[in-house]
Amino acid sequence: MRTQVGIIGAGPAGLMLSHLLHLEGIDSVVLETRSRAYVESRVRAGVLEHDTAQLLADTGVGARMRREGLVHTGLELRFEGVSRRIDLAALTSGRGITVYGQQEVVKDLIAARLAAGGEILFDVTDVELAGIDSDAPVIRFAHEGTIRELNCLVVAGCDGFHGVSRGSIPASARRTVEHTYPFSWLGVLAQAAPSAHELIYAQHERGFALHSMRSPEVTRLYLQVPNGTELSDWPTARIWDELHTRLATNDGFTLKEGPILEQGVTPMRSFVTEPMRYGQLFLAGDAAHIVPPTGAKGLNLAVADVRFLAEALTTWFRQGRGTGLDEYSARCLRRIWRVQHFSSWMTGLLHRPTDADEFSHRLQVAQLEYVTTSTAAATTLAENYVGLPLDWSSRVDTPATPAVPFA
Ligand code: RFL
Ligand code: PHB
Repeated sequence: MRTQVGIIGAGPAGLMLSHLLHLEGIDSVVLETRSRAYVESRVRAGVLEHDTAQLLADTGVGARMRREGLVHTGLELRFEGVSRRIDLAALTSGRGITVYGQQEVVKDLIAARLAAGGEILFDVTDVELAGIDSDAPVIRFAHEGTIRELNCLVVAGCDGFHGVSRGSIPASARRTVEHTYPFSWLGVLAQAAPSAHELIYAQHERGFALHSMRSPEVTRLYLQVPNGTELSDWPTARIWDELHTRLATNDGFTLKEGPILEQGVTPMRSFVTEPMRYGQLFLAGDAAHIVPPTGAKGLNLAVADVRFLAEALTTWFRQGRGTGLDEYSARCLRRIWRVQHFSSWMTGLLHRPTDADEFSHRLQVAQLEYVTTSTAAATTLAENYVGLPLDWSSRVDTPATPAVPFA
């Protein structure tokens, strides 16, 4: 088999890359270890940044998202029994988020690729990379009982945190920076109407809780739990009790309950591998970096990476100029570190630290008071949450002229 770009992984990064390349007339083949049914039903992210949603719409894969996705122009921060709204749209010149499940994005991208004659091989095994430091890389894999080879000019490693791509770069040619948090998230999907119109991020002395949603009939909820938590320790009644307690307000917020459809525990991690290129292998998405989910950024960062990569590959294939590919890693990493900071800051703002004392509690509340009352502080949260523009780091804001000149 032969193609221009061999893509490993049919998550949001790999599928979006294949779609963007197709729109530029560049061929790719996507290899995926899981089945189509599995990737289309894996419950993960739910929040699309303004520009991620816009990209789906602009490239012809946003029709269902525009119909079924929920556009939010604000979010709630809840602490000390009160709820304060951050008006995302007012603080960011009208930008917002779209709540639309990651598996729905994946379904829409798979459908678009297959309708356009794109090749996605599901259920592959034994994926191995060879010759990535040459101009003729090869991906070896097994499919339907046969060992096969995919010859390509470029390999895109979009195979998530547990994939093979990152480990194919010699250890001497990469470095990782990581941080593990002393807590995890217990996530549940419930057949219950959302209890509020917007997302609620709650700081509570018993730990963080999040109220999110997937549709007018389905709620997505998360609880901060200790690392090593087993689902068996959390019978349904305990989950609801804890959610009621942590999301309670002084004016009597009511959380609607319903049958739990799915549940899981996710560890919290910050992780970056640098650089994101080795020879003709380019890493994108979770294969290169992980952020804690408090900022709702992982999928959006994966999409930003492949936008940069698709643009650089287009210039390379069309004009033979490789400067975009040479700059790919540095360009991605500027955004990744901004998002790492935001995700870690949101995590610290809202979670109960394991060594929590009165002082750390008071600092958290002081910070929440500030973020929900100062326009400057709220704008920082809002512009990061809805997503900074793709070129944000190359723009230098002109300082505003003081209304009254200094004497
Ligand atoms: P994925 O989605 O992990 O896809 C990688 C794909 O590669 C396949 N694979 C292989 N294929 C071929 N050969 C191999 N050797 C392979 N090894 C693995 C895998 O089966 C898979 O299909 O990575 P990608 O595309 O980079 O996308 C990243 C996102 O999935 C991830 O960052 C987000 O889910 C993170 N995330 C959130 N991101 C947001 O932007 N907004 C959110 O609201 C949000 N909430 C979340 C989240 C992640 C969560 N969990 C469960 C980790 C909430 C949670 C609870
Ligand atoms: C979700 O709906 O799954 C979700 C929302 C916001 C987050 C993380 C996950 O910060």
